[in-house]
Amino acid sequence: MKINELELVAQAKEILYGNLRGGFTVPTARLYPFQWNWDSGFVSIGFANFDLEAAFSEIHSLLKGQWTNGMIPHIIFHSETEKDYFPNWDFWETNVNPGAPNTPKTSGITQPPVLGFVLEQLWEKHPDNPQVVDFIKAVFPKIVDFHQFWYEYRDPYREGLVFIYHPWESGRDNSPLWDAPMNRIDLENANLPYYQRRDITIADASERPTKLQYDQYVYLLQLGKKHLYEGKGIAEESEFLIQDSMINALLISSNDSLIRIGKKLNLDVGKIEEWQQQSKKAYNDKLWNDSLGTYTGYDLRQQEQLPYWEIGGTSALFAGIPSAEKAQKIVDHLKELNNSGYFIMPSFDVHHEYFDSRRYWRGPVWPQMNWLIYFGLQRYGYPEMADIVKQDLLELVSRFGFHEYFEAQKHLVETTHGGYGGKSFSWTASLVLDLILAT
Ligand code: 9WN
Repeated sequence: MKINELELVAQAKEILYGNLRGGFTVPTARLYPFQWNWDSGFVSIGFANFDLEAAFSEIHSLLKGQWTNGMIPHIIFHSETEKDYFPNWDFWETNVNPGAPNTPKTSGITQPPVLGFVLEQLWEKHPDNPQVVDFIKAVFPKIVDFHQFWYEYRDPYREGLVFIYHPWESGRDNSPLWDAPMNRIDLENANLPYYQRRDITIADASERPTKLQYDQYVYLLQLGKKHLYEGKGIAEESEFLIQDSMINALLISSNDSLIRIGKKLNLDVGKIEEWQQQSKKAYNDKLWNDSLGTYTGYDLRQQEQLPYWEIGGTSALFAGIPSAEKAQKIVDHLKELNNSGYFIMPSFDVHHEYFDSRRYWRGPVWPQMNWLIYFGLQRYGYPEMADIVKQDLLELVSRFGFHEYFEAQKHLVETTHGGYGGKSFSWTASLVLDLILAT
């Protein structure tokens, strides 16, 4: 397919500027009317190609929500009057924790730690710009504090692998990976508060998580609140307690970036190197599944791996974690999908009965994942496969627009629509633009 890259870049810039709200971007208007953590990291990378001030202020705005324990929350509610999203700041009630800022209000959980490698991307794009160095010096310690938070509050056995206790923290909210642990929650005795979803009044309900899943999300939110969103009790009580393949891979990748940056700037990186040594080894020892041929999550409650092929494991390539042999197994899977009628990369195992190519994280293609996989494949010496990952995303966006996520089955895009969820989406715009201008 002939893709007009210049036209895509122009549209992407327009979307990013359209989603700016005074120093930060919303992921998309109405559906997500606040600032999201890992979205902003990816947006900053896109902006860095053409508007450095916007790239800096995206991160500065995000860090305004950082807690004194180091956590950077998954949502920063820069407006207290905007009502289009559930759960809003007043439902989170993060003032239960004295270290949460009063302004801006935030959520009480976090999201994938992308900021370390975001800083490095910004520097690589502008190696001789002193403004970038000043920016990095200012935010570096805050990102180290964020990693300290992970290792201090989310690694109770000091293994070098951190846990999440809410699927929203994974960024892959309703992945079938989470079904078994989520279904262990006893909702009948949970005494859930009344709540009203907003997402399904804005997006198509068949493309969003189910009511059962939202009840489970609310249950875990309440559990976090009960433990002031950081207490030891979370690890003791939560049914959902997962060492996620992607969270840990991105933490490792960001650790590596912080170490490289810190060394160049003569900053102390001893602590980060210690974390890193333990983390890389533990990741390979505990999260690799040889029969699946990929990395997967580990359920701390059941003391077992989650036995599915799922997109999170591919982010290990980006982080440089696998041996060449393990990487080859992951790439074989991508090749097979490419040869059998799928856009790369479906978010869940297409051969499994839980695969649903329309519903959110249960099958569709996600732009930020393609960006991660693209660089992972380049790193391991698979430029042709990397190019397919890039071209598939560019094709989907040219045909259907800058959606939040996309149909994974090629034959279906001819009959149904190919783009799902929110439109004019920030990370789609940002990363399409980056893939065109920076690769
Ligand atoms: C909950 C903003 C976010 C992304 C997540 C994606 C979705 C939120 C939601 O949207 O999650 O955080 O309300 O569904 O799953 O990865 O950061 O784009």
